[in-house]
Amino acid sequence: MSNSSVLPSDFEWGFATAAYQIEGAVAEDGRGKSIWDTFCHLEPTRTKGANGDVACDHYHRYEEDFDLVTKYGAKAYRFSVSWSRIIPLGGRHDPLNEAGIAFYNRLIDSLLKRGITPWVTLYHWDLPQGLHDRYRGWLDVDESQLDFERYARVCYERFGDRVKNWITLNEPWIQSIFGYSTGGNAPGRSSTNAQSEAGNSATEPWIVGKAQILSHARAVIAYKRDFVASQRGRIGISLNGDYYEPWDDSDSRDADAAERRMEFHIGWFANPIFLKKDYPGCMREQLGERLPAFSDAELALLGESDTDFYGMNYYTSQFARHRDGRAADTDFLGNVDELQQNKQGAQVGEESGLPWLRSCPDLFRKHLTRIHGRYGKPIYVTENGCPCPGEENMTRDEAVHDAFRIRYFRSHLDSICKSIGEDGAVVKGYFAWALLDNLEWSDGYGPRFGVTFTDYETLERTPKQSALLLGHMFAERA
Ligand code: PNW
Repeated sequence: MSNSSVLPSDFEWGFATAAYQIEGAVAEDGRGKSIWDTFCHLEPTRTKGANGDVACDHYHRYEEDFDLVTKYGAKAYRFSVSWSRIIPLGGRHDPLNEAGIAFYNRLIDSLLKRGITPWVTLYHWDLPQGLHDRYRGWLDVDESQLDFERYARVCYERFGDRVKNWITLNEPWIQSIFGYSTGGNAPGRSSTNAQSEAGNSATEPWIVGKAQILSHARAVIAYKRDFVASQRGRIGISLNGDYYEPWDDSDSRDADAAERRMEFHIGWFANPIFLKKDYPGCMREQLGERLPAFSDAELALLGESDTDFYGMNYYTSQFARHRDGRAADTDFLGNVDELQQNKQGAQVGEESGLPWLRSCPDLFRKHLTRIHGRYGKPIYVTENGCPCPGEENMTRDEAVHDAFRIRYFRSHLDSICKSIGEDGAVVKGYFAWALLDNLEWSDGYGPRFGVTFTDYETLERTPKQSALLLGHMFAERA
């Protein structure tokens, strides 16, 4: 069937970024430190020597960057607010930083002046260091949710007259697992990583997950109770999660493994948040007491919070193979092996510029359809993109010819159209990751996800071919 007119007329598309990955200006205008500032300056380095001190210097160059968004034809832009710019120490009794608030007011006004709709993520992994120092941040479930609610309220109060699209948290799975199990992301806690000084990979990620779930719920309740009537916006959360197929499709144990893997990835958060119930049974079964329970009061909180949309960050898919025997205490995958080829040796997809990311558009379609079927909320794809093979080592003039990325976007957009048109999923928006090459967290400035090339010496921006193509693709399908 044709793709034309499958996309709803209110379908929104644009580009995404996150504060620490692009802003720089980390010590300017009263910003407090976040756990990523600390993590990027650890010795020996855990981020390939990279840090966000300057990054893309978006703090000073946002006008230029929004000129690009306009040039690319996008009418929406997703960015995140740095909590510690707004509340340098982070806590609910700590002072606000008016200069930080003024920066985001300038951003928002600059977008609106251009007719671009802001989509604001409140938390993209940059917890104020002050809260980590005060009570170990997300490890304190009771304190962190109250501080997050206050931070969210400040954002609604100060920006909500103009911001109508809110995302509470970005990828709580990555925050929990990479931050507190593998230790690969800030704050770098782990008991399985030789570089980590402290942590407990068997228990901490599950506590941190609970803290984020309840923080999300409180932020949603606060918005619905005190703001939505006058501000008329919507609020959701962005969850990551790959789609999994069984490694051996004739083995029901692998089919179970694939399902279990997705429950550990997505159900962990989506069950409490969208279904308003306990974690998936397979998680309880494997993790036992280490998975903190919800009290009646907490379940009531979940019951009261009504999340408007499912933000989906999707990059890749994999095969899952069951493991025999009991799972290790530090396992977070659901006792499965993850593989990029199946039993017959078929590859899950074409390799991009990063080993973990293969292009799997057909499984993206299955993923969209599955998520819509399960959680029943409109889906906004809040991240999707890739680095091209070899792009890391290309010159600017080579990197701008990003045929692989163009194919990736085209095929993934096709999948969205099929999922809507043939499978009945409700998908209402799409944000390409990312507007410009930026700090790829612990991978430093190597991988380039941008549709704009960033020269990190001169900070000059150059549009890649894919930047203009997205506009054409969406126009064709409008
Ligand atoms: C997302 N993985 O993170 C983040 O939201 C972005 O900030 C990031 O730049 C982007 O994807 C590209 O990586 C992920 O290993 C990081 O599966 C790693 C994984 C998935 C998502």
